[in-house]
Amino acid sequence: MPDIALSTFTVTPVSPAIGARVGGLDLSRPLSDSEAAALERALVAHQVLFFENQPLTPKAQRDFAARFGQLHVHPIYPKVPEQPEIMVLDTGPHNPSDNDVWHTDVTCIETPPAIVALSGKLIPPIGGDTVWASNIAAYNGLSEPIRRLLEPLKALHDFTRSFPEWRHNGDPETHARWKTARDKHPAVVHPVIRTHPVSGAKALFVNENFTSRIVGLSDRESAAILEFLYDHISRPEFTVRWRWKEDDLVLWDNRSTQHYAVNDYSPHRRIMHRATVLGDRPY
Ligand SMILES: O=C(O)CCC(=O)C(=O)O
Ligand SMILES: [Fe+2]
Repeated sequence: MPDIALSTFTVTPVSPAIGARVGGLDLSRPLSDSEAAALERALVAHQVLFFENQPLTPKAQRDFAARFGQLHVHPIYPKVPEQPEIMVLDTGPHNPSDNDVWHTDVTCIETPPAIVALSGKLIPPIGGDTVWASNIAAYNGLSEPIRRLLEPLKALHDFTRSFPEWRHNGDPETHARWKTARDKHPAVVHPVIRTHPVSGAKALFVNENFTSRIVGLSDRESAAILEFLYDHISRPEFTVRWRWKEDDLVLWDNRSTQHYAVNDYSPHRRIMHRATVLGDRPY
């Protein structure tokens, strides 16, 4: 039977490796089951979906994201007071961004997020783009002998690498919140190559922000391999870059991508709202 939901929105790729623009959907109204399923298929296929003109209240963004699974409440970043599942990234000269590093979100937990929905609330007149990279394209871009070398390896992902104490000890309350979060987040081990639970595609699963070392290698071996992989993952061929407008919403598959928030908009301010859907344990 044809999927009638497919006719209700359009999906237009914006780069060969990753990213597609979605048109014809109003995300402020509840999605039908078939629309949600079709969107999830488009997301797995394109890894990042760009929606334009989607002015969502925090509750509407929460409800939209919750169609895809259980939401994560971030232990450190500020949230919308009445909607704790919506994290607020309010950056500028008053609060410099710490997302100008390649990363996959929250890989320091056993079940890192599967899907993230980010909404642009206040966008600088120029700058503040976000770049995503496909970890599947990056894996496919490796030679067969290197894939075989990486296949059995596992890596440590460490909360304190992304959230170092020095950045979170400015006042007693911030420091106490950091200590509680650190105690709840011992380092976790994930495979260096993961298999996407829906598509079965293989993807690199290390990132500069959380991955501290490859297990079982010497310090120098681990550092050299990670440095090569971080450099490889960010090659322009594997990436897509988005110039935000207010009320754009970007949905990304956090199981197969990483991203980098370009920090080039000083002295302007930039505000984003994020909803984060938990995923499965990587294998
Ligand atoms: O602000 C951005 O463009 C991305 C920030 C980020 O890393 C995130 O929301 O996970
Ligand atoms: Fe992020």
